[in-house]
Amino acid sequence: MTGERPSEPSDGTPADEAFGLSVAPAGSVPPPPPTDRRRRASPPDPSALVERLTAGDRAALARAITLLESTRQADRGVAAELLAMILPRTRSALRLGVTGVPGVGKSTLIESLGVKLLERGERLAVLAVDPAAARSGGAILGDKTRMPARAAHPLAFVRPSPSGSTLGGVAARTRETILLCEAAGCTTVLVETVGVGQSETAVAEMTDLFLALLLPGAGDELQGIKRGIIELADVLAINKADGDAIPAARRAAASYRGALDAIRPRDDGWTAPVLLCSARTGDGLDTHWTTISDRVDAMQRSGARDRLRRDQASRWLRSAVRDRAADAVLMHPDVRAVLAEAERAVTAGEAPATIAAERVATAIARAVHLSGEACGSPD
Ligand SMILES: Nc1nc2c(ncn2[C@@H]2O[C@H](COP(=O)(O)OP(=O)(O)OP(=O)(O)O)[C@@H](O)[C@H]2O)c(=O)[nH]1
Ligand SMILES: [Mg+2]
Repeated sequence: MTGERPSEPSDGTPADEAFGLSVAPAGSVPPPPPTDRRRRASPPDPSALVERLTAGDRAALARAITLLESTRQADRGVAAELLAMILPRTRSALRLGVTGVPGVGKSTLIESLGVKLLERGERLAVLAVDPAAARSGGAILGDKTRMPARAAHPLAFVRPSPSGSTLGGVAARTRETILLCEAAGCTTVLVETVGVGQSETAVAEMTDLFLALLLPGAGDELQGIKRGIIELADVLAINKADGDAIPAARRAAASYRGALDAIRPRDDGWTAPVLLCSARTGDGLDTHWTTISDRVDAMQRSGARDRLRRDQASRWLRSAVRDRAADAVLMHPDVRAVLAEAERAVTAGEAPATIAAERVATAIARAVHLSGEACGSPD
């Protein structure tokens, strides 16, 4: 699915072209390579790219993101260098996650909100985290066509979900992309995710504030709404509160407020407010933004935002290490053999999974011990 995405610029393509955005001011972008960019021999010079990127050059930002998303070995090395150079130079943006079931109006809201932010002179980046299984890149491109006002704006940067087979992989790239956007001077980063699977948790783990969009009427069937999303969200908004749907939206808001009463407030006493809005008419969006930015300002003043980001970074590290360690250990031939036998026994109903897992764990311990001995041996 990923290979057919026209939104993924091949190496060297100024991605702004691919997104229908106007390219950065003349003179700041060297001309693109002449022909088949896939055969481009060497990755770019990271220092030059960093200079252009931190000067706010969007084509350089797009190029850097493409590099991060590349699976080519040569690119991976340069991407790591690039990130190391960028980290000390990242400025902090307001990172806002937006979730909600398909069709709730996330894209419409981001579009309307985005236009308002751009009018205020904010530099905006819009990213997406989409579980590949849930939606194809084409759907996101479809979204883009509904975002003409923002996509044409010189201070906006729109990037669809990176390709990746696992949510973990996509989330990792998106986290790094946020850092690049911040280094490029974006002041607000919106990360959209569709409300299915684990993607909400992943996005909540990379943003300062998490906004859940809900539908009017859904409050009547509150039991059917995932409790997790209410617990995860910092702000809830009943969208489509317009026309005939206003009374239903008010009822839904009351139900959600009732449900929130049963949830423990955050450590600093914050309870998620339930707002009404219409992404289509723009009603309620100013209140929305004031609520969001006031909350983030307060978190910044109290040090809560820095703490949150430190915690997120350390959880990110730990989960990345766990993934790598698991990959490495499961590659070990002895472990693979025991795992294959355990799987056979479990699927044949000969052993319960817990016992079979114990056998695999023992094999892992032995493999790690043996390789530790090998590493420690003087010869
Ligand atoms: N009446 C009304 N319709 C809306 C509103 N917001 C969005 N819509 C409509 O709802 C439909 C879905 O909106 P999208 O913004 O594409 O929803 P989404 O959450 O991004 O959907 P996915 O990308 O599929 O997850 C579109 O037809 C919108 O025009 C709103 O506030 N009021
Ligand atoms: Mg959408």
